[in-house]
Amino acid sequence: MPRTSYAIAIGSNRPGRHGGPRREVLAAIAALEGVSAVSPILLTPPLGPSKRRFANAVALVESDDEPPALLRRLKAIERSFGRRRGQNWAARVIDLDIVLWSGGSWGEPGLTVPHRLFRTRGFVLAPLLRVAPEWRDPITGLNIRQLHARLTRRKPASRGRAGVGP
Ligand code: A4P
Ligand code: MG
Repeated sequence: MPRTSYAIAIGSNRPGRHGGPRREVLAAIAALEGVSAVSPILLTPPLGPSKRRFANAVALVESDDEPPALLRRLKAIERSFGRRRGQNWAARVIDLDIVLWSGGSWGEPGLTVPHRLFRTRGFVLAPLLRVAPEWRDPITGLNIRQLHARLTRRKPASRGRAGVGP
């Protein structure tokens, strides 16, 4: 199978054995194989019940794996980073999500690519914009620049409307 590219979203809002969230993100990037580009690490306010700020980044990865095999590798890295007992469901040492795959879309129970929520998440789109602004979402046909502009321009009153501008 030809080599394909992936965009992987990385998030942390708990210290782990590598240090604070920023260091956990750096360590996760080092644990990924085939990394071809890395965004800056951004500090983002938490979405959801967790009170702690997240460190977020996106890495582009070249791989021969199909999405299920890559997800297994990501889960193995997450396990190796460990999770503290008693922590809130939304607080984690490391979270690795497959955002996009150059092969297009993939759907099976437990794995949806593109990630089902990435279009509405600034903490994914902002770092993704830094490494892959022209990557086109196979579902909406919009590239990352357009998805990011759509999200950041959206006003509360216009929520739910189909699009903004041409
Ligand atoms: N799954 C399905 N599709 C995918 C995919 N494309 N990539 C399944 C990865 N996994 C995928 O994920 C749950 C299951 O989703 C996986 O086992 C896989 O089979 P998980 O990572 O085990 O659990 P989770 O992290 O609680 O779920 P999820 O959906 O990743 O959590 P959220 O909703 O993404 O919440 N705020 C900021 N600022 N930054 C963050 O990074 N992250 C979260 C995590 C909340 N708030 C945040 C951030
Ligand atoms: Mg996840």
